[in-house]
Amino acid sequence: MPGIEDLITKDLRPTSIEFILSCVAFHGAGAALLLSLLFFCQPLKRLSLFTCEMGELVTEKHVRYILSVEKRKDNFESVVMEHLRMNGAYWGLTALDLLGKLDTVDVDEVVSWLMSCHHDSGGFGGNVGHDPHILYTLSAVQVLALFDKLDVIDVDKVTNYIVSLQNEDGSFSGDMWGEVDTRFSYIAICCLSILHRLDKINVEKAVKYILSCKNMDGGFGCTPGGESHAGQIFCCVGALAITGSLDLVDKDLLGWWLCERQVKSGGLNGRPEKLPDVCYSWWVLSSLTMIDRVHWISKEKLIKFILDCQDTENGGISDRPDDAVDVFHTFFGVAGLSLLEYPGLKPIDPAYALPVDVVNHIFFTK
Ligand code: GRG
Repeated sequence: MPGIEDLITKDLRPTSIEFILSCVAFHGAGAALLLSLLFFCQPLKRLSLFTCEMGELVTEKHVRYILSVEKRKDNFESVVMEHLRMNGAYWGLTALDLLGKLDTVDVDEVVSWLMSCHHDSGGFGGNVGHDPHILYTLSAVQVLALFDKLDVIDVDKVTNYIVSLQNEDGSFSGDMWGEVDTRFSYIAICCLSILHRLDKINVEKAVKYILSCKNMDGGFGCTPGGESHAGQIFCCVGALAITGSLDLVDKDLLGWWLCERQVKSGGLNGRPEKLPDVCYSWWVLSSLTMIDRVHWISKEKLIKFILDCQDTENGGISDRPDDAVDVFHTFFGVAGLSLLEYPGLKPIDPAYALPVDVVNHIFFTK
């Protein structure tokens, strides 16, 4: 039975009627009256979530920051991102779309650069002249989906590349060199689902392998026996969600581990005893969303933490307050706020990590 304080500080959902009834039994009619008042005042609480005692999202500045990262070629961020520019394109462009500003981008220029990273094998590299890898192949497919340009690729060729990376035990390698990781299982499943080709892999074996990476604490690691980590949990839960296998997850056990990631500042860490980081606002929150346990953390505190990580002068979001901003944390901060239903942002799909309207277009209009 939760204490009164829990019920006041956490978001109340429709099922809270059951709580109110059980409170009559446990705490008496007075407590139940208080809870009823709180429950029916939820719309007011939701409104105040975004207005009281916290800064605002500096949308225009973030848009300008993201567009400027693309233009600069000689600063530190551009140099360290050289090898993963395809991921950078996905982070920046998806953030722009969530902020409602994708139309500021020259689509033909992006698509032409993206296709110059495409290989005969069917995979994509992280930049022009770089080797293909499943990591960059998903980003390329996601960017094409954002622009509704999936018709520029030979879908069978990209599919064959991904199918060739499935191993006998159902796991996936990242490229021809063979590293295995549950990140690659998610990527293969997400990518093939977007391309409507999930039937080309052995889904049953893929799911079995992911489940073999599940730990006693309810989390998932990168390989069997690997430590539970929020990033890998997103991958495993996302893959299970896309394949319709979420019933195989112990949602209460996993939800408990995930909600324990919220620290005093309101931010989330990726595993016990680690520092909070804005990117876990995505990895943890999307997982909690998929297993329907978001109400187990304080949304208000997390929103404040993300907003505190903004550079309110020059735009961009960093890992923690007062650190240097980058496009990775800017995307995951905006994506986290989108999951938290921050006003003015497009909603994002927690499994596909793409705006909901893009996902709906892929599955409901073709
Ligand atoms: C489409 C969103 C999307 C993802 C594609 C690549 C991928 C699939 C998922 C990556 C999942 C992952 C492992 C995320 C974690 C990234 C991260 C910040 C790792 C840092 O790990 P440590 O050990 O940091 O350096 P901690 O926070 O544990 O100290």
